[in-house]
Amino acid sequence: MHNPDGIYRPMILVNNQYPGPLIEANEGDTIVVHVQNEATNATAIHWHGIYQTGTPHMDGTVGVTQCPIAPGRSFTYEFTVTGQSGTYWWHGHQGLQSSDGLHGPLVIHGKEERTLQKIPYDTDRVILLSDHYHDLSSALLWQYLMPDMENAEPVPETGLINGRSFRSCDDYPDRRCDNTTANVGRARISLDRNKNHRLRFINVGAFAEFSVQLDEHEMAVTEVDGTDVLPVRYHRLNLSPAQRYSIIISSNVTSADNFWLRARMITNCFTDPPKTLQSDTLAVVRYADGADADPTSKDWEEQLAQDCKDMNTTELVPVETVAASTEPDAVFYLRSNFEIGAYRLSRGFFNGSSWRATADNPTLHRSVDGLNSDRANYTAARASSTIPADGLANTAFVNDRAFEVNSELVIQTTGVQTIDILISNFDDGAHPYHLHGYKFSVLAQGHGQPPLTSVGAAINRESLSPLYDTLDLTNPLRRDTASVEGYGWILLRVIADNPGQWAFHCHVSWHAEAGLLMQLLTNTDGLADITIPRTNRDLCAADGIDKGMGPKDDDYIEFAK
Ligand SMILES: [Cu+2]
Repeated sequence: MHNPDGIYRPMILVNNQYPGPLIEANEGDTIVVHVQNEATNATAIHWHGIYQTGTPHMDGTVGVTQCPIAPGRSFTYEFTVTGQSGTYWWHGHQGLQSSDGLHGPLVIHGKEERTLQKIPYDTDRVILLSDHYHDLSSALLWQYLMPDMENAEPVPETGLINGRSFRSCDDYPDRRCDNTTANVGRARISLDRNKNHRLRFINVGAFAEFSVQLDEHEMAVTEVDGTDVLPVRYHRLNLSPAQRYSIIISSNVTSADNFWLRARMITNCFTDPPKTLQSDTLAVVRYADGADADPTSKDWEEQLAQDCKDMNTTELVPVETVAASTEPDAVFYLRSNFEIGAYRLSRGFFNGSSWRATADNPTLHRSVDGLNSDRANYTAARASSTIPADGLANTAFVNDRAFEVNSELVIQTTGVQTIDILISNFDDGAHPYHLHGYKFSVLAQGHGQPPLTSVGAAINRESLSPLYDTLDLTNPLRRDTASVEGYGWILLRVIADNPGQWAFHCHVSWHAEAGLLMQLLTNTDGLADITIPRTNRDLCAADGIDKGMGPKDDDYIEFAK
């Protein structure tokens, strides 16, 4: 039991701490993490934003790249971080374990960090923002998937900054509470005066979007999801779940010695918030030689942006220019929505496919094996696919032969392909989509229907010509998590060159668990060179790997009786 805000609840601790430890490495390093699972459920750890070039089996995604690590078992992750730097994080990728505490920051220092970061800085630190629930995610998930609960995601009670907050025990008379222990209370950050400080914000929460600010300090954004960008100054930043922004602030404000750091949940994203919701979380930033008192610093005058969507990133430009081509090899159109599925449960769908993970048969294992022994099912699908690509290129297709397309939607590519993914969101909630193994470019996004030449026609490069003609492809922002707003659309560009099987999913954990996950099986030629280690295969044979799998649709029949 742990009490980050005073209220005790069961949590997953790593090395007996919450949040989990910072992993810090230099570009080119090999990271080795020994995981000993002492919990009651099976688990896996995903390294969010890490390319895993040559080691897709170390991506840590249950049902996709590995079987879960059974209770009492251990597993060693080992991967080399090359061709990337910046701010990342690690988290459980089995069910909603991340929301139960299984997460921490991961920072990679690039070889060129000091030249790609255009504002010199004296200190460097991580600030984790999280939405915090008082109940175990498994109990909340069970309720969320129930009939008639669609669009009513569980709403958090409190925000945490670096794993800390403070609640009055009087607000929760029925809960065990102690807000006097050392781990409870506002986070306090001490900064030397008249210096530049890099703050790396990471939204490690399950659901809430945060607006963050440091009173009376402008924040110069210099990094987005591991991409160094030319500095742009803001008063406030909005972070959707799993997104990261680095900012530089100067500790040269003379009006006070102490300032509020405010992390505010965008409550418009919540359907039915509890009366006990404390949506604003405060931390204290103190100039180190100043008086230690509660801040009286001023909020910015402009109104809080309350839209449930990503902040406008069109003015954020990568330092390293990578132009995007005007002609993708293929365009895929994905419709994401929530439907009442079997047993009237609310489930998330991409093009009618709703993901269900298997504990003992991850798709990557099947692909590596299949490409060696059953190649027909990996190549014939191109001709037979019932969900065709746009026909521009015969190089990317939905593989509905090797995979059960109702629960495993897999787009497959060979060689190096440029793939555009257009997503229409037919749901009123925002979806921060995350692609494993890559950064994508955000080419365009908007509200309503995407601009097409004709309604009802197959959507391809041609029907999207008016849109493509307006795109600025000189150097689009590259990141690994971008949100499509409610009833909106987004156009993403993936240079599909990384051999592996990669999850593409909504990072609202509730939505992913409802099925809003699909996969990209990319550069299959390169997969032939990859051998899945014995240790990874052995996980699949252990007793207890199915402990902690999400509720099955069938479970609700028993419940309804
Ligand atoms: Cu979502």
